[in-house]
Amino acid sequence: MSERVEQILANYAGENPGVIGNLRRLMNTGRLAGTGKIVILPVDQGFEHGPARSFAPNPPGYDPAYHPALAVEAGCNGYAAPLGFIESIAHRYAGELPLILKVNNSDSLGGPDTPCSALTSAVDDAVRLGCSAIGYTIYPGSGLRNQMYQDLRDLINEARAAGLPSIVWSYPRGSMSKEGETAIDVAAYAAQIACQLGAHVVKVKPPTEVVYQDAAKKSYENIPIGTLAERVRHVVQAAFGGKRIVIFSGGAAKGTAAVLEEVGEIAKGGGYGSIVGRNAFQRSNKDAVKLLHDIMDLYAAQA
Ligand code: FBP
Repeated sequence: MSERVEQILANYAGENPGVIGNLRRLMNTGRLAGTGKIVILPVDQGFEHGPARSFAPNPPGYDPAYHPALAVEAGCNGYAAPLGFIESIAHRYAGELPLILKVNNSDSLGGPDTPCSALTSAVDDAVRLGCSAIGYTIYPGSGLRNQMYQDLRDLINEARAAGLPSIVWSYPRGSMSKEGETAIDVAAYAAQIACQLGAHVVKVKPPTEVVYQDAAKKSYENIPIGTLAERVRHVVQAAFGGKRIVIFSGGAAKGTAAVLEEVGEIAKGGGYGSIVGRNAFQRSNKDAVKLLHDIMDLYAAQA
């Protein structure tokens, strides 16, 4: 038993043993097992961005078998993907690697103002495939956000009844500029909304120093947001004073030094971990494993 993991799980004391057990499994798997820090490999970009944009930089990634093997080799805590990818590998990995079924997805072929993902799989699928959690994306800022929030309410209830925790990707977009999507006030707000909706784990993008909403500017006058570590600390605070697990996404592929610098700041700011897709699977297998290990070492150093 890890004291740190049990300390984190105490924040979920109202949950049923199935949900708690799956959160425990997620935190007790891989190279970071027992530290309370997590690194997840997400591969839904084939759906979200298209196959060539996602897999052409490292063509073995077209094969669904490639990604969970990478996750295991690198010692990730879990692997998240849409139904098709999970269905093709679950028989081999259920019980060995925590699988997270992304139950909604959106493509890059639609209009910009009212983004809304389609429900692409169900809690029943997650149970059938031996998954440890469901994943769901909300777009705070979309004209259709209330529909997404209501669908999520029902899914969280259904997943909970099956003993599965819910991991929420909270990505502001729709009625705001690109700059607004990652602004610190918007990122903290997005984390808070996901927690209030009942998310067990929240995922947001690393925030910038921009304060986007005029109404929030005064409140930020005395909140330190000058460094990424400070901004991460604020987002973690927005997630129930750190009582919910908040992880940060990797973003588009960039140089190794830039990835590690960003992760170093996230770790320093008290982030619980990272969910790194393109920066992992778009590198060669050897480089991806090395980068993921280096990322994990940065978190382990702060655990
Ligand atoms: P990346 O590390 O590749 O950014 O993956 C994290 C992720 O949340 C994916 O699950 C998702 O497909 C992607 O980011 C969305 O990125 P974007 O907001 O750029 O469409």
